[in-house]
Amino acid sequence: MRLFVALVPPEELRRNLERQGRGLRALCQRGRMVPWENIHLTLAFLGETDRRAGAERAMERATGAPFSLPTTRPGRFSGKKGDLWWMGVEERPPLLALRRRLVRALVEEEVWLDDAKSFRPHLTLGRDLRPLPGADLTAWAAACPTCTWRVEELILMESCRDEGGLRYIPLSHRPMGK
Ligand code: 2AM
Repeated sequence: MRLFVALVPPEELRRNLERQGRGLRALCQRGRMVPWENIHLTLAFLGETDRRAGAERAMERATGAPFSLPTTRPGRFSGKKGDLWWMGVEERPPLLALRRRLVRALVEEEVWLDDAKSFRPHLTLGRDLRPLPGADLTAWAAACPTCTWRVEELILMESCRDEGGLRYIPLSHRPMGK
């Protein structure tokens, strides 16, 4: 199974992000937007693995106190088929410490981590986006409101591809605050 550990913002924030993503899509000739149900922050990407139990033990060991996490501004990663646009989050010490604890616990539980890239926490809004000629994405980005949410749990997600597209299935929830 393809697994990752995620933080999932409250539904209202995810719906707002989907709305902002629609504004972005309107400025593009093509692109695949993330539906609000799928919006999340990947804390650790495990890839194809059968180590679900180890991942759950690592999550149990990694949790700390709940904390607030503000969104910042949209940004993008360039790709061959177009750009991946995301909403940034503040790289606050409790978020970075949570990621460090989780990575350490995953290694100790012998769960392979598939994200060798440096940790760039973000909420993906859409992929393969190509702007329309002359579209002002800078103005769109500057107009996006920011918002703060409370991180209260880690979620182990399974990524499944079926005829309905990509679906993320929450397998287990590990509340913060122990
Ligand atoms: P993305 O949103 O930045 O594309 C489920 O596939 C989640 O894991 C997605 O949020 C995706 O990030 C992330 N992901 C997929 N492959 C990854 C990789 N090799 N390293 C880090 N994160 C990855």
